[in-house]
Amino acid sequence: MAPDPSFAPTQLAARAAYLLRGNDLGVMTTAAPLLYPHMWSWDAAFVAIGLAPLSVERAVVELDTLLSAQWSNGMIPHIVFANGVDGYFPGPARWACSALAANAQRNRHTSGITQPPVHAIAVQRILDRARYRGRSTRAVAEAFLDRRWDDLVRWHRWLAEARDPKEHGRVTLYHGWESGMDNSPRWDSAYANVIPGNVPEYHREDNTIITDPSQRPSDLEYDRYLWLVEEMKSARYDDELLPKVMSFAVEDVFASAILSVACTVLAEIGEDYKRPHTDVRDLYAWADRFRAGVIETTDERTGAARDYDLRADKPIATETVAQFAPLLCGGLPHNKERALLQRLEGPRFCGHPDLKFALIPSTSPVSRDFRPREYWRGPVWPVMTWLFSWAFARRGWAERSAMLRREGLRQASDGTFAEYYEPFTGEPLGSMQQSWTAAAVLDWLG
Ligand code: 9WN
Repeated sequence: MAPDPSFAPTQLAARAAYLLRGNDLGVMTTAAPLLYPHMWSWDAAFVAIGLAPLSVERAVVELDTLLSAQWSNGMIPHIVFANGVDGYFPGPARWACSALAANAQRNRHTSGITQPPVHAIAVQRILDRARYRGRSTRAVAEAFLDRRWDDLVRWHRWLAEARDPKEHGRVTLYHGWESGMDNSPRWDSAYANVIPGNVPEYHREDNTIITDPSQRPSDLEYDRYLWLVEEMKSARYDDELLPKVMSFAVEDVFASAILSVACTVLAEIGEDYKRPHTDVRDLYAWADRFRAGVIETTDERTGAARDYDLRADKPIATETVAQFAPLLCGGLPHNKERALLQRLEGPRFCGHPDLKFALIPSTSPVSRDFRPREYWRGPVWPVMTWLFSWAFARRGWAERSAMLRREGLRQASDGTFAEYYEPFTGEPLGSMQQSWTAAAVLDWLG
């Protein structure tokens, strides 16, 4: 048998750059060429991180495109549809935001839900990269900050107010897609209470592209995803009505930890670039609130964080990557943090003896929910590796961060830039040429 191809770092970086160029539609990069032919919110932030070492100017354009589709209430929608491009379901007609949502932009087609707020991290990476460039590139990055500062603060304010009205310090989601971890076992029990009513007929596009059903969510799951869209439409995507009509409502600890750290990052940028003191103060206050909200859910012994099902009124205990949320935002007492790191590095996750690479599977291989090929139920997602590697560097854990980077690059050296990988064999799965996988590699090698 021929050995697996393995690209050296310079070749790999060149291929990643070529991939992003290929997925570039001009002012937006598709999340993937066939499966996801539009712009996704958190993908766009990671893409901007990968573009920054190639061109700060192009990275800024990516975030500008995303922010120009921001709703008037502050929400960044999870998809910005490329004009005149079909091939993804549910598309603009199914969401019907332009017709129904008072807050949606009139001149852009978007979805009506949101995704995790990683964007401030991208802004910070862009500013950092620009610092090492010439004066004109620095000016481009700073002009972006001038132009978009208010939008970024409005985005965080919307999450803190509309999605945490009772100030629990946790972001409420009304659709599993809002977590970015669509079919994670985290949401199984909450979805069990979603009883699809009259779902208008539909035709899935994803499984005509990924034809192996073991890699994608099932039809039953899709019925529920689409039923939730119908519920949202019945509320005209109104922030005040969603809590009343949605049969799915969960507090997501992972999105909350991301919001906490993103607020801190944005506040630090605000201080460095002399933004209004009141904004910086609000950002730090939200960072504290969401950190405390995450920490409040953690298990006494293991330090693992738990999501909360607002409909069933009970915590959700599953063994997924999301339980490590406190490692992103900090705030655990020392002994609990040590226990959580041991869990991460032990046989339940990265230290499982059968793993091909010492990386974090989306669901623990020892959990009964684990399925090694199925989307967020087991595979390793390179973008998660990047996020933890970035967060660990920020937390001062240089060795841990370098280890994830090293293993992440070993995994990526097959050159497929897969959406996710089978944890035991390293088989690339889902979409190939996924933009955020290439972006992670470019940031690591940049
Ligand atoms: C639904 C684009 C997106 C990612 C998500 C990932 C997947 C979409 C889908 O693809 O979700 O939003 O159709 O499966 O789960 O995290 O942003 O890459």
